[in-house]
Amino acid sequence: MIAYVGLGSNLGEREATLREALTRLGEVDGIEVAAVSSFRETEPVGNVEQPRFVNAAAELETSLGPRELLDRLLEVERSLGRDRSREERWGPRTVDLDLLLYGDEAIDEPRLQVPHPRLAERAFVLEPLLELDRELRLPDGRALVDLQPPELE
Ligand code: GSY
Repeated sequence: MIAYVGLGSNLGEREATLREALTRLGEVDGIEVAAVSSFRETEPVGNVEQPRFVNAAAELETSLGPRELLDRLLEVERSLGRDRSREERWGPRTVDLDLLLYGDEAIDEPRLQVPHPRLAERAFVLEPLLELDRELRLPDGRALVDLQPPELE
């Protein structure tokens, strides 16, 4: 299965942390990092009183199911020092690994929503995804290239 993950960091050595996250993801049984977008520095969205982010996206080839993949993403976050229980919802973070797309599956569960619910609103997610594949579509058939995040209007 092809899955897409969004990566973000706005604390510490942001790029090095994202590169290490990708290395650790690639070491997980059942995950191959097939492609990585460029890294881009972005203005914080939501709570603007925080440092600038570095964002990217990665295409994964995986034999894991979506929930298992989510667990592995959270483990890599924790291994890099992220403690979700101690941070504000829209606050700074050392590393954020969001499962954005999992094949053409739509999942709406308390712990996992795929496509990521805010994917269409965020240029820092859409732009790296489109860099990886301009043909990407949401499970409902909408082309990502046709989504216009409010930040870009
Ligand atoms: O949703 C991920 C964390 N986050 C980000 C982010 O990754 N990039 C930018 N530019 N702004 C953000 N605001 C939040 S919260």
